Amino acid sequence: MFEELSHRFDAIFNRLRGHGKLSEDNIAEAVRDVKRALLEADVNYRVVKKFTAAVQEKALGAEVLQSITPGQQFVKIVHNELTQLMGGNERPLKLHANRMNVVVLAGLQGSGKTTACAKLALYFRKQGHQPLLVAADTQRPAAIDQLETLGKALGIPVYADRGKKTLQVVEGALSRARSEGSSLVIIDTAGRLHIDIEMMGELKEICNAARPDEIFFVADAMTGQDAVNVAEQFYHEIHFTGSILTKMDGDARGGAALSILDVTGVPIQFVGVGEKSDALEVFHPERMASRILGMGDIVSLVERAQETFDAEKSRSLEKKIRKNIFTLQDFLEQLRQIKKMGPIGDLLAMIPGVGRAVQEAEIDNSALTKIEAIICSMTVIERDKPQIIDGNRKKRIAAGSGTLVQDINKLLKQFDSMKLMMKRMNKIAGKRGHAAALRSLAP
Ligand SMILES: Nc1nc2c(ncn2[C@@H]2O[C@H](COP(=O)(O)OP(=O)(O)OP(=O)(O)O)[C@@H](O)[C@H]2O)c(=O)[nH]1
Ligand SMILES: [Mg+2]
Repeated sequence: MFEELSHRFDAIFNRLRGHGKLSEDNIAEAVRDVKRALLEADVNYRVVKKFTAAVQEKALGAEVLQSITPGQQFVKIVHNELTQLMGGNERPLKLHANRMNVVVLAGLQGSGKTTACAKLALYFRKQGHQPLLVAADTQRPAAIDQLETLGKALGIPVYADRGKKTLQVVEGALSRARSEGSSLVIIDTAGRLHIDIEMMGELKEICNAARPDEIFFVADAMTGQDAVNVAEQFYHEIHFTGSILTKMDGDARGGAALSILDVTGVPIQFVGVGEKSDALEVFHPERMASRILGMGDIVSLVERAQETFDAEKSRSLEKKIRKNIFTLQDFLEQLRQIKKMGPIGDLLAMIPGVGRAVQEAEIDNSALTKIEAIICSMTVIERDKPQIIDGNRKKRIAAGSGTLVQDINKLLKQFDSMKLMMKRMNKIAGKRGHAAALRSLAP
């Protein structure tokens, strides 16, 4: 997400720090570089102009030039402006706890509306809502199938009524939601390749009938500058209340999508980061600015860890470590917890200071997958007592997991040294507890 932009900013700040003291000249140069970086990230030129003017004005203020750490001051200014550009203060969603809420999704064809409907349903169910998905895209029969498939996979009900007109579908869905006590109705609508009167008319009708609490404009982050015009027109017609940027996992430069915000003044609420239903992130302007500028996003990291972390499992694991009965099966489960948190590179990039350096070292997610495959090819007994794995067993495991015998050897060796370390830790821990032991083992 925004990797290219992130690299560019990194280079700019490094150059600036190299100067030691800042002058009007090197500030002007840095601002010029910032401008170029944003334009290359596809940020709309009007937005760039406004952004760089604000940065320049603040950077030339006495505070920065006289500061002992002018480079850092400059970064701080860019960070503030970038946060503003991304929406400044967050606006909480207008959903209510004690009554039925309605959300409508709108956007061009293929922008990711139907996928986002399922993602939102899953996200809000985790927050305690009872969602109902509504297939109000009556243009294409396949669209209804698509939503039904997604809903089925998640165990979330989908209202569809083939052959009926859009408005009838919406009305039918609302009355079912009321009678079933759904707390959140999510309406999927039909997209078109281009904006046309028919689509806008239909959307307005849906909004009039459903009186949504939130209208989300779904925008594909891969689309270029045209996205800005599209957003303006959608806003003009239906006054959406928030945006969802999809496909931010791709090599989208993302700038066009950011410009949508500046042009409409409506906040980005969510970003889509994959095709799967759980690939949705809440958008936090300040945290995103930090991530882009390589300042890390520790808050999101902790949140993600909490969300995927299974406290029960972790307690039983600690017990096993203490008793020194940690097996390859436990190792596999640990690995899966880590994998659930997403690509390792993404996670590390959220840690302040680690960001760029690690990304460049190219973290190899496939290594985890390989280890997983190897352990999965072992029998239960082998996982419990790896010492029985002899040459023949190794060959069988390698064949089963599509790896080499060397890979098995490597894993077993790693596992051995891990157990050795745990043993040492247990010894030191004694009465002092594991936290103290960990501290004394640290270099
Ligand atoms: N990589 C990635 N793909 C996505 C994301 N969101 C949607 N997609 C993919 O984009 C394609 C279009 O998504 P849909 O949800 O069908 O788009 P839509 O807006 O409903 O399209 P129409 O109903 O035809 O207007 C699908 O192949 C999705 O899997 C995302 O965040 N990341
Ligand atoms: Mg669709």
